Amino acid sequence: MQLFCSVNSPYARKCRVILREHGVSCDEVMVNALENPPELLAVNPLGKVPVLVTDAGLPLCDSTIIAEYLDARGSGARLIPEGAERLPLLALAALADGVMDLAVEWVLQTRRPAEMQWPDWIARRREAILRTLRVLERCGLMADEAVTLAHINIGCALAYLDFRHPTLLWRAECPALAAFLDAFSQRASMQQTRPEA
Ligand SMILES: N[C@@H](CCC(=O)N[C@@H](CS)C(=O)NCC(=O)O)C(=O)O
Repeated sequence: MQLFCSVNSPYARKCRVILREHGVSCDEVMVNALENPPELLAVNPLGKVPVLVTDAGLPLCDSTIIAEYLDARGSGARLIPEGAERLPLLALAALADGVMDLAVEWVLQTRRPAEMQWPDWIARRREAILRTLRVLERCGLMADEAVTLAHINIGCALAYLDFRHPTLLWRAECPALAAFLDAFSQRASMQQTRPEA
């Protein structure tokens, strides 16, 4: 099994955290997706990370599909429950994925030449992130309860905001989320997958 990933992608981090939480061994192949490496394009025509190539050779090109696959294979407690809890959990996890989408789009915008950046577009992303964090703030997520995909996604999304968008100052508005992230970041799976400046 191979995971094509990059150190600073929050989506790849989700998968790398899940591998560690579940104790699944996997070859992590670091690539820069923006350079279109042929080995990545050979398994994912979208040219994005993460991609998990199963032992049977099937490429899985989306972090949530990868999470489903690893959760079914892993030896640890299930991260995605069955039954009535499943849909609300996936809905929460999807909100955190959406925060990642907005935060990554914001980064890409700031990498354009100054005269090609669109301040209103950045502001819209910034507002949507804060609006979503206010919703997540009320979810009562605790770092010392059983870990689920929602905990992992929210932890990776918040850590990415701290890493890429320190000017967002989300912590003052969302103290419960800040406390969650500080405690959740102590897990070995998070420590071993920290982004690099
Ligand atoms: N929905 C996808 C998003 C993957 C994604 O956007 N990955 C970014 C890295 S953070 C990427 O590879 N971007 C390269 C590009 O846009 O060309 C997932 O959850 O895996």
